[in-house]
Amino acid sequence: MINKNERLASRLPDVAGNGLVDRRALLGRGMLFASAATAGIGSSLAAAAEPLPVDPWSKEPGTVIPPYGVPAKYESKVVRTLTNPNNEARTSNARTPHHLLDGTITPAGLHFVVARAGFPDIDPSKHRLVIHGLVKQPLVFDLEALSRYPKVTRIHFVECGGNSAPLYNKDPIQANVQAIHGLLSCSEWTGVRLSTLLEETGIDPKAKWLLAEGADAPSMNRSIPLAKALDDAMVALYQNGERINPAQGYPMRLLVPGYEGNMNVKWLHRIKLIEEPVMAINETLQYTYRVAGPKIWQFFFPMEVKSFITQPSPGLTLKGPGFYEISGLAYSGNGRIAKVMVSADGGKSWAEAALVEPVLSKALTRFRMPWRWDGQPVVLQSRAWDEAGNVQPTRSEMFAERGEPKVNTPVTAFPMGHMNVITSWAVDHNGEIKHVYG
Ligand SMILES: Nc1nc2c(c(=O)[nH]1)N[C@H]1C(S)=C(S)[C@@H](COP(=O)(O)O)O[C@H]1N2
Ligand SMILES: [Mo]
Repeated sequence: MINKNERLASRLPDVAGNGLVDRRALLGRGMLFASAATAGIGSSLAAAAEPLPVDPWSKEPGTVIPPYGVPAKYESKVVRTLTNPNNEARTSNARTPHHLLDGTITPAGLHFVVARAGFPDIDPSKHRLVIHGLVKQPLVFDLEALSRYPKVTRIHFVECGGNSAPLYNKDPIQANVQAIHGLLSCSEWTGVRLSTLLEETGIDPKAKWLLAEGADAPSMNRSIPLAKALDDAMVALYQNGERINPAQGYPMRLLVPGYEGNMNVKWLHRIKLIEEPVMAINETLQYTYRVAGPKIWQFFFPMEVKSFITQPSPGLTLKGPGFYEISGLAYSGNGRIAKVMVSADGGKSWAEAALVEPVLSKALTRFRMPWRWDGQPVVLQSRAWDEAGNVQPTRSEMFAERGEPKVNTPVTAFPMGHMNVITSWAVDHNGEIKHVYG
């Protein structure tokens, strides 16, 4: 016996076998939504005993509005996970629950965090940003002074260079999208372009790099090419419309769009223009990557093109055959996403997903693909292309370049960063989803 969801889905044209539905069939909408009235995904009104009861919350006044709103109490599971199993004080590393979110902007409270020593409690009235070194006029800025410069507002992702490192494991680690890809988030950032501030200080022609340093106890620092600073770097003061969250760098952070997470120095308090990189720990011990043979990559900055499916994904069991939307995130540190292809048969056939507008440079792009699941085991995958012509690699393509992974757990993020292979989710007969290698 087929249910009404299957009846609906069977009227939708397949594009690629295995149930991927031509999105143009949905663009007209008639096909899915006209029929939804009689045989859609919702339940039939006639069959319900009491279709619209008057519930207790409709009979009494609601809660007084709090000064600062938080999500509904029923959403208490939508939280970051701390990757340090001992949850040690002053050490934090938290991942975004992408499988429980939709859209492209990460709420500030769910933005991933990598902080070497927790977040400092900075008094914004005392905090200063100093710009010195190979400049004509060293300057110091407080928050008030910075706020008077012309500001820009841009939507950008930040991704840790070690995000997705579990995919280096020889065997697929059974973990969800949050554990595998959760060191990635996207915000609307507002602040002052670094080039505006460097116009004020002037630049000595000998300057080729800058050292950016944070005010946290480890004084996290990193060398950044001056060219990037003059291109699209920003001293960010606001995140999603409000002052930057303490964990993201309150009251100011450096934003180097598309570059490795660690270069986006938080709690920014010093920028020094220099001739050569300083060889900080973050560019020697860490963020230097092993590739095949004797080669390493050092000073390799942009995060490459990547995509993964957030729904369905491990932990989100499918409730029987029928219509579903496959949805996920795609992004590139080299510009806009050009195309995302989705497969529901482990890569044998592919169909092009719809990209949700606006598709912005160095920002998360949401993709969507209608799908009819016939109840058989399938493997779901996504693959992204960026406008610079880069394509997300398969596992074999990546390991041909970087050498085969030799280890199982524990996987350390470093020096095995910049992992961007295709992610595969296997759906079994019961609709349960596992991480597999496609
Ligand atoms: N001052 C300072 N800046 C820092 C860090 C830090 O520990 N201290 N961590 C870096 C790393 S490794 C990453 S991936 C990003 C993470 O940014 P987020 O915590 O806002 O997501 O911040 C970077 N900036
Ligand atoms: Mo990072």
